[in-house]
Amino acid sequence: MMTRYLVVPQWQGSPSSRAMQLIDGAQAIAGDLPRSATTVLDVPVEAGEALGTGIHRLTSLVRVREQIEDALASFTEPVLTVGGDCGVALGAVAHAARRHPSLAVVWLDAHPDFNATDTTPSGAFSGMVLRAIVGDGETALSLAPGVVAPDRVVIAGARSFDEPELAAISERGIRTLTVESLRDADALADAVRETGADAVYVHIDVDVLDPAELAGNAHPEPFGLTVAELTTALGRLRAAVPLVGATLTGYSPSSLASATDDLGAILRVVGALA
Ligand SMILES: [Mn+2]
Repeated sequence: MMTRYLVVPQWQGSPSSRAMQLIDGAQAIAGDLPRSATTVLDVPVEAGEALGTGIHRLTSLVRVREQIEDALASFTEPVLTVGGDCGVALGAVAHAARRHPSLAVVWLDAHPDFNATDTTPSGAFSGMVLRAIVGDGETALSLAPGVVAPDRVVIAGARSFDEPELAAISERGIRTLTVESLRDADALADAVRETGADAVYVHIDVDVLDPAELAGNAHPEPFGLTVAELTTALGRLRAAVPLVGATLTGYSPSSLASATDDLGAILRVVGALA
């Protein structure tokens, strides 16, 4: 049960020319969460330096990860971390995995975010974060190998893979569920049960939804989930395995008016987690 919200307006992990709109998106969501249960992090304003690592804006990303882990350390209850870009999941998953060593991670995203520093087309960390979570490649941001083993990861709803991502995912035998298979409401819960995990962390990039469901999405990919399909699958999952943490990321409204239009959909997704 999510009873706490941590809002992280990080944009430095995004490849998008609309990256700064992630700040607007985080603020729009924060405005609709219960104020007494919500903490908004003051993320660095500067872009940061790659320091030759192949990860753009690395220094700011390292700093925000520390801020996230410090903030989460003070909570004992499950927290919904709201982005910002997908990179905010790194510190939040690290925190959840420390408390629940047999954690499964569900990655609901139109993209698997499984590039490495030598395969990334953009240098943006948001396209590498799941790879860093499984501890692959020794980057300054990777978790230690085994903290989240690949056989406890479920990639769900992804429909835009780079070739090297596909190869790396299949080499590691990571479970993947297509949008079509997620329409069976029990498919997600079944896939997580098969991992043998006793707790689950759920990461949601709003681009897992069909673009018709939500306008504020910098990376629209057609043929996504409806809000109803997503919330139904989450309900079945929560009934099967305890949900111990979550992220909601990628919300990027182009204007205040579109943010108002989208908030109903956003709040239904938050409600399915909280
Ligand atoms: Mn995505």
